[in-house]
Amino acid sequence: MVNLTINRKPVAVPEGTTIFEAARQNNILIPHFCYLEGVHQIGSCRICVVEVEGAKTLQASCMVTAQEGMVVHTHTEKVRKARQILYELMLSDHPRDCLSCGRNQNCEFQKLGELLQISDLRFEGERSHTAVDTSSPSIVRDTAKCILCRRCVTICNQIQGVGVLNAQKRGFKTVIGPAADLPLNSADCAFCGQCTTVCPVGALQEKDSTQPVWRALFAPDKRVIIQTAPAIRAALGEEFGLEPGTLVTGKMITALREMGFDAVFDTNFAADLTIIEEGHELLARISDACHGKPAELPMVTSCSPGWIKYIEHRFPQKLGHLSTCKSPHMMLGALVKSFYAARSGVAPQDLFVVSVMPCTAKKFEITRPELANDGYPNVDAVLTTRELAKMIKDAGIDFEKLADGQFDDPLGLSTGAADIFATSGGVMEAALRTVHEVVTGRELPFDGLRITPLSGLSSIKTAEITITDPLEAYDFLNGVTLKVAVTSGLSGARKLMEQVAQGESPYHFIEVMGCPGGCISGGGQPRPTNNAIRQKRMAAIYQEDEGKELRKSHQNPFITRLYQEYLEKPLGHKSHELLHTHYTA
Ligand code: HC1
Ligand code: SF4
Repeated sequence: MVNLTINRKPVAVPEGTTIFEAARQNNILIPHFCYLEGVHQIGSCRICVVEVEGAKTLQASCMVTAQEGMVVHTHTEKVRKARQILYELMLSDHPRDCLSCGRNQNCEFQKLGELLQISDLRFEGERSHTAVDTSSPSIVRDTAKCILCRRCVTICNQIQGVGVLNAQKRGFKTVIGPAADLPLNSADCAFCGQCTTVCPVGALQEKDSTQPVWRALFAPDKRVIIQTAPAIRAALGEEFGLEPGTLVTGKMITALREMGFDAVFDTNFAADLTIIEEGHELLARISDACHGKPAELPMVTSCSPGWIKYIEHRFPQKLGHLSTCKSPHMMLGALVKSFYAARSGVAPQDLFVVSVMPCTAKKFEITRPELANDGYPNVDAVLTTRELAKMIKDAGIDFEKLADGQFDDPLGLSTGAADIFATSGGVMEAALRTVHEVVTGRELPFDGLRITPLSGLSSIKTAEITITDPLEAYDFLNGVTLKVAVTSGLSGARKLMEQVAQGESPYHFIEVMGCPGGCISGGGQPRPTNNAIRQKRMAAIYQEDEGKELRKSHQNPFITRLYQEYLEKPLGHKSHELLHTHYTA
């Protein structure tokens, strides 16, 4: 341990801790912009400067390691003046259109101005060249609002390993964006939106979908259906001041009804359906391999559209490894515009399907031509968790006071296996709960159905299950050890795919989610998202699973009925038409 003094308070921290973190661990808050928990710091904003006794200049506290005997002061007159000048210089090159900015009252730059008691605009000068990039269906980039903190650069490069955002040009002309001034849509951006979760201002935001949804809600000839992703229920409450990890499933449903949606369905229903389709696809591929037929193994999950975009850019020759299953919300959209349309007597063109997703890449996914049926997109609009919260507030709904509602039948019932889709490792665990039982007739041989090595925030997690005494139809699997891997965040995906590309992957099945920790920390989730918050959302999701009477997708009685009455059988003709697709480079 290292002993030092911060603001006259003696503190002890582990060796290697920065002054910034030492202060934070001891409840002393130092303002900052460029700092991002758990990644290499760049010290670019200098807002976190402090005085260290004996040092000639102010020190960026996120860059300096605490030393034995150090004496630090975080809020002296000199420090406050330095922060104020830095802030005022940033403000001099900022559009200051706060009232019409999507981050109004939720902007770290605005908050710091208040904290530093900035009341004057002392510096007025030349403004840097600016541009608004609306080329992406998911992300809007407004360089006028950018304060050059480079958090987006850190997350895009160090966490996601995509590297689309970087500092271009020099000095006053510095701009954060893709090389050669490319619009995001033409760069290799995965549209994951992780940059929008860390941007302290309105420079990187999701593309607005609230207006088309309001228009649909107000249109007399539209029946507007909404579905909510597994991860929303564990995070939406944060937008209303509730503790991270507060489950708000029932309140969310009631709010959606009060807003005027004609039916509220659960993406989780289609997550259960995905498990049935994807589980059978996995077994078919393994069967082919065991019988000497060509089979693209490992099979890799296909529900995360940021991941799909990444593999298309980086490993286009390996697209055959993707499961052909559409993502659950697209499956549900396809069912709404076919099965539900027929049952309710509404023409598909009169239905408007909205998905509430924790994900910005889903806004892109719904535009993909491979994911339409009969000329209609499966889903018409995607709202992020943040956008839904804005709409609920706009509708004058007092969220905290709402009573709990219930999803509509028949596309609203789900099992615990569907809930855990929201967190990294959940799809794999849900798939194995069903696959093992289909193959052996017995439950997974793990305590409480949990495959704990597959959960948590590690970048790559693995597990093995040896199949013993399978049912007769699966004799070929007797003694086979199923090897699986799970990753979340695109840099882990790259490592696993490099093994696949080199023909060295030992796995049968890989789960990839584009965002670190899975959908609970998707690019459209409430800000901030850090590891402590991820853990709380994750715990809430497992709590939802454990509270369900049915925890295996194949137990969902509405799924059984859907096959009996409409789809016929997993991987059947109708399923292929509505629920599966092929991505081609
Ligand atoms: Fe996800 Fe999925 S789990 S992709 O992470 O497969 O976004 O929550 O809705 O579609 O079900 C996201 C979450 C979500 C899909 C499902
Ligand atoms: Fe990088 Fe994702 Fe942002 Fe694209 S959306 S710039 S890939 S962090």
